Amino acid sequence: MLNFEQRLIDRLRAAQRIVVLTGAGTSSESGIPTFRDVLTGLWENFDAQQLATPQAFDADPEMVWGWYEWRRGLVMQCLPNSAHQAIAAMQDLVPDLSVVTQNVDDLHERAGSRDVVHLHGSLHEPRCRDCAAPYVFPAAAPDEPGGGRRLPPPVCTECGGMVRPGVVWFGESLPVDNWLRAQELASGCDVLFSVGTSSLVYPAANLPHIARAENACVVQINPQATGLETVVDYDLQGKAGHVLPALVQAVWADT
Ligand code: BV8
Ligand code: ZN
Repeated sequence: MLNFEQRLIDRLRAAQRIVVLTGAGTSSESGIPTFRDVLTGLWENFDAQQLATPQAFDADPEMVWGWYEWRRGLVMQCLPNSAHQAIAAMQDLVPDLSVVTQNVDDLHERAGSRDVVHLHGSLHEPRCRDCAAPYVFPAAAPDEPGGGRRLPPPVCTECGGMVRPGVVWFGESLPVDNWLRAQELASGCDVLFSVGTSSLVYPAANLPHIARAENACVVQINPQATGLETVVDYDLQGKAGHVLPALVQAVWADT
């Protein structure tokens, strides 16, 4: 049974505006590997940061498209976990709660979270590299995700160009509106949760600092240390799928 400091419980009960910033660790209990996990299959000898770049796609589109289709197939086979569900439940318990995610899966939406702000795009929104027209996937899910393989990217139905994953790669700018909104939310909230992220990738990793600078209460949920400990008011060491449901229960169950 997890115990939480009464000060934290009181702070959360009084909170009007809460922001939940999530990273890959939030989806790991759904069976989706994080960037820190060893990549399986074709890509075990590559670092995700090497693959998640425009240069990698230009150099070997089939390898990169295959990697994203493997990940998309995996996401389609997985279910939201109790962390996603607790975050969705919180949205109906708090006057104003926003989810800002670095993840490119749709597990927050499938758990029922509304108005999720995606900082790094989505596996489900590919677009043409040349004319930016959205590409609509054929109905069938991609091949069995086991191990993944090289796949030729689809051809744009508008201009015949090459379709690319709808994610933000390293070295690419974040969607301007989403990033502006995320900064606005972080600077105007009473509490910011940083859940399941190594807090290593910028500018997303600035959000807890932005919240802190406006005297918000910053809460980290992560089984490991991340270096954010110097900024947070509460460091809840544990798995998101375990800590978040217990926290929702402790704070809002009997209110
Ligand atoms: C940009 C989509 C500039 C693709 C991703 C300073 C300022 C600005 C930029 C930079 C800067 N310094 C360096 C940069 C460049 C770079 C960067 O930050 N590099 C890092 C490596 C230093 N940033 C960029 O390139 C960004 N672009 O700034 O553009 C610019 C400006 C103007 C004009 C042109 C350009 C773009 C970055 C976005 C990259 N795309 N994802 C894809 O998914 O394939 S990043 C990807 O990795 C994630 O989205 C996430 O953001 C990041 C890190 O992953 P995490 O989510 O944190 O997951 P990770 O695996 O690292 O950690 C998992 C954590 O979960 C761990 O802590 C673990 O302990 C924990 N955990 C595990 N299990 C659980 C758990 N926690 C809870 N419960 C569990 N059960
Ligand atoms: Zn096109």
